[in-house]
Amino acid sequence: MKKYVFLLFVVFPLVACNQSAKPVKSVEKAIVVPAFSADSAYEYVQKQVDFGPRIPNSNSQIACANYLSDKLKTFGAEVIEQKSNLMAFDGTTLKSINIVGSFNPKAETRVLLFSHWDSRPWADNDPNPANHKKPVTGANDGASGVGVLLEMARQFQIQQPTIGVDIIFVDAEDYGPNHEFTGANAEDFWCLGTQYWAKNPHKVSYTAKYGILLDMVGGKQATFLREQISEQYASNILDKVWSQASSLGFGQYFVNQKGGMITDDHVYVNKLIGIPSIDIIQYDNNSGTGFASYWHTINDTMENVDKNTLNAVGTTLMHVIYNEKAN
Ligand code: AHN
Ligand code: ZN
Repeated sequence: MKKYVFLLFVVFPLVACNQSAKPVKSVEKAIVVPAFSADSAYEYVQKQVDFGPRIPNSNSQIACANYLSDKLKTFGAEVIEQKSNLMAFDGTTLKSINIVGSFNPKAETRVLLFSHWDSRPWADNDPNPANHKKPVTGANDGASGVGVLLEMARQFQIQQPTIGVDIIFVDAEDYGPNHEFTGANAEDFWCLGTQYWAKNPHKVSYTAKYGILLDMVGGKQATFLREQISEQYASNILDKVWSQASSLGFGQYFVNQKGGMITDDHVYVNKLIGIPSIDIIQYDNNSGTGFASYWHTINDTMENVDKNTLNAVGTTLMHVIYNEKAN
């Protein structure tokens, strides 16, 4: 009886309202953005580092690829492992594995989040030349961005965003030549996995509203500046992300100033597949390389990964994604 009365009250006014042809004000639901856990992201960074250097053609590469695919599947993504043989600057054939995790795969409005998951085979920026042939651990350079994205993926399963999201862990980014290389088009030997994906996307005629690349997003007191290729192709996305960060109180990380021009995975996503994309990358105008002192050295280890930075990036991107509406 009680149920019946309730139905009368609720259903009848709705019907009456629709038939009256008056404009009905839709009440916008307040968006609740799930809390990003930096502890969890940090664990995902640690886990990758524990596999050892994630160098193409190594056993660690295979083990870590399996881990990343399994994680994305556990979090409810549709996962595609995109394998290819790519030629490196030194003639080596790299067995590259891009890992694509699609959330809400049927949604038409999509955002692409990506990060390279390989680590550099040579610490050729190390102050000690004896270390130049040793591999980079890549806690920040590689694992940090993937850690943030895995934590976001975990949240996507708990509370699905309105839009579709594709997370791509791209391989073979960091197998590029250093200054000793004398061949042509040196720049294009970086970001090999992304170049392959951009020419052969995981789905025919794939596109997204925009893309966000995370690269070296775990350093202590990192500063993220407005990278110039991002500015050229996607300045509105820089505005969106940097202003979101600032309103969350992360303005000391996301500095609204001109940064360097960096050859990174987003360049090829902009140029080859036409998805306007930005790069969130630690950059310092006053450092010699533009990057942190331990960049491409044997000291790119967990000691340099800071949960506060992971939190600033992860929380900002959670707000960006959950505030995005379907077109
Ligand atoms: C170059 O060094 C040409 N680009 C920087 C891209 C990179 C390397 N990101 C991480 N490691
Ligand atoms: Zn690197």
